Amino acid sequence: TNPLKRAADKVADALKGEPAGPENGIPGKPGPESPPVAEPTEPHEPFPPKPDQTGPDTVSPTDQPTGADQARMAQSGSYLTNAQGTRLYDTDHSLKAGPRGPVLLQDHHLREKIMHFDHERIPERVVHARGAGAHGVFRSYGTAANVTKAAFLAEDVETPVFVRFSTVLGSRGSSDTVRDTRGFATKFYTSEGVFDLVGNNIPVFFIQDAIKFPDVVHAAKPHPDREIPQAQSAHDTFWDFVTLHTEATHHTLWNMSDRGIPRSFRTMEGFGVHTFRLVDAAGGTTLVKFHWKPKLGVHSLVWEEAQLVNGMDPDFHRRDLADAIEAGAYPEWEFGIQTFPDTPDQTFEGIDLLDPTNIVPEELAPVQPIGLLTLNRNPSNFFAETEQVAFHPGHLVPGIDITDDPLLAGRLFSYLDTQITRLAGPNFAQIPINRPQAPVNDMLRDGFHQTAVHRGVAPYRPNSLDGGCPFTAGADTGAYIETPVRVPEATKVREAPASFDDHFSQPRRFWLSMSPVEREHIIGAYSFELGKCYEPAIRERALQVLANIDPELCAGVAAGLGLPAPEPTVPLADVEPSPALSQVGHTWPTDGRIIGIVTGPDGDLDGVRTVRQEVLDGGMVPLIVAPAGGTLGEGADALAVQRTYATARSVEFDALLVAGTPGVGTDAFGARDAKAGQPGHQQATPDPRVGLLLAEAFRHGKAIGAAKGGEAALEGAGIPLDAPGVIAGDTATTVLQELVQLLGAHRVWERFPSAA
Ligand code: HDE
Repeated sequence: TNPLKRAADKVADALKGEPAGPENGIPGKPGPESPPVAEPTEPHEPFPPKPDQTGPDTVSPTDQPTGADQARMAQSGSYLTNAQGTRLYDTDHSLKAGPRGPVLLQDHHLREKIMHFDHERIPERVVHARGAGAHGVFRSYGTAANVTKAAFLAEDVETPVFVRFSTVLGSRGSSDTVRDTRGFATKFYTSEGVFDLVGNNIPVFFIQDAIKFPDVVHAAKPHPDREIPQAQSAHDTFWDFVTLHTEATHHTLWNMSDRGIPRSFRTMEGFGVHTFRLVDAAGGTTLVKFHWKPKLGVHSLVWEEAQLVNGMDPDFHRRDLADAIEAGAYPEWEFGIQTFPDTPDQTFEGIDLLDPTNIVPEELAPVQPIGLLTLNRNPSNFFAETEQVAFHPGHLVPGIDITDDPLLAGRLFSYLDTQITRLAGPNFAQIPINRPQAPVNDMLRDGFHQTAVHRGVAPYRPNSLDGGCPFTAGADTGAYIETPVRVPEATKVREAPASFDDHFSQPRRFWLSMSPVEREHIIGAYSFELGKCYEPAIRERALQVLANIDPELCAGVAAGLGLPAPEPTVPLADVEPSPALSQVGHTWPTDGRIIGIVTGPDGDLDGVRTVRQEVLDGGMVPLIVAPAGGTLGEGADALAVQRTYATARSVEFDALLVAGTPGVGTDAFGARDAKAGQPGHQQATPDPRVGLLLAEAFRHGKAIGAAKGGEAALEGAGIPLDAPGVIAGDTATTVLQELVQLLGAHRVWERFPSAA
């Protein structure tokens, strides 16, 4: 057939169907009741007054926009169009001079499609490139109302929020469970403008002055020659920097502790790091440190799990957050403050509050709960929301002010500046996710990506042409007024105060606060990371730093490296431990924890059915693991299999329960058994993958149970039935009850060698 005719038929086909128009829900030509278009009018003198200097629309995705707003923010209409709204009949073939002929330059659709694709990527964040976000709500208890006038902290006020969690070092496509600090950045869309709390899951920082930030990041990022390693601190340049800058010792120790490998974003604490200044209605001030306390408790992976997950599921944390929200298990954190009198020296119990390498132990200044954060909605578009969100520690609201922490000062410059490259211009506050939900009338005009159609002729003050608008506010009308704090009389210097020189007493407090198993993990982490350094001088210098924290720590790592342990070069600080720093010894809710139920066609299917329901009723997640996919059992009672021996890996489960004899899927050499999974089929050798699953879970300190013959599988995996945290019982139900008790402590800590 004639190609011209084929093309013409295609056009005719595409144009068939319902006529467009609002009456049938398809935007197109105006419907019959549309108002007549007004005739243009003559310009008139004088100009009409224009008091309404409306800024960009105050619509961010947290508003759940509908109707016209929704249409403006996303795609509308059901026909494929080009960017100008013209309908298309084919998007799979370029326009050519005949089917085998050259492509024609006049093909606007081709050029537009490729042009847009060519520019789909924007620069990733220079740090914190990989992250995941969620929408939520913050409800204030009102308990901070005596120290701050911030409207969103008054009693029972609900404020929409967007939170982005991140790793620091890795690229956008790197893995979630690397050893690193995690970002915990919260945007509060308050009635008085946006407040951003741009915090981390570690309460201290590597450096005391922002001018060193490029240095620490250059040292921590991959080596500039070969660009390796990705998302790791286990390399020479990182350890070179942190051992030469001993102010980094405290943060590095937190990174080497279990805090560096969180189990989930949902089980991380968050910290504002710097000391902030709160201002009450009468102008009184209080110094504070901000805290986020996860309702599920602080919980981490063990290092082998973290490494396995990087291969098994690099999106482990991102998936966990999204799945929990989708399942209605909304993650929650209590917001809290530690308060300190705003004295001229800005210290508390001898701790310099302007030094961001210091914490104030909770035993000295308890964390007072002031509100509850609930994350309850996943983003609908990763790029539009999670990638384009722009946080800034300088986004403050009346009642919250900064202090003179020199690290914070540099951040106040950096976060605005970085958006110019990342979001390509000064108008990023107009991107939906960044829009305040308070009226904006800012006199900022024009620039790349300007999407507001500003009205009025006088974006300057004072003016008479726009009726004097916009007006400035005062203290009684909600203006942000910087606290009039006294600045000490001083001489300009490039120096740090002498109080910033103590780099070891705070790390020593952290070390002394750890339980034996946490210390064992820290020694393992240093031994791993320093073992990856090639330069002997760096390893030796690192040991010297550790000797100045604690001899036991230093000796443990020295043994791991095969080097002698040096003597300390400073007197060991005489500090009290802070029990609040340890993750061990508490019990937590078990909501959302994942129980793997290992079984097979010959397993205890009645028991599995009951226990599965009991897990669900307890607010946890049951996953049935069997030799093959599909279902177990017959008819309406059949049980769906969620994981097979091939797809299950121990890292996914918080506890395992073997119900009956698990089926066998392979022979001793790992080859598939043709009859595997068939009822009644027995094989002498247990499936090695079940053995691996159980052995790993055992090694990682997870609770393990067995009922109705499941004991044999445990024994086959070399797990003693009398080991701590191993439960054998008559029915799956009784075993589950004991497993849940164990889960409250997160892990069976006694199983780690240090507990022996
Ligand atoms: Fe950041 N940091 N930072 N940082 N930071 C950025 O801003 C910077 C620091 C933190 O999810 C960048 O928009 C300097 C401390 C988080 O979008 C950049 C200094 C803390 C995020 C930047 C610090 C943080 C960032 C990169 C030293 C914890 C991710 C992209 C003075 C209190 C926010 C961007 C998100 C991101 C600069 C130190 C937390 C370059 C100069 C301390 C959670 O502006």
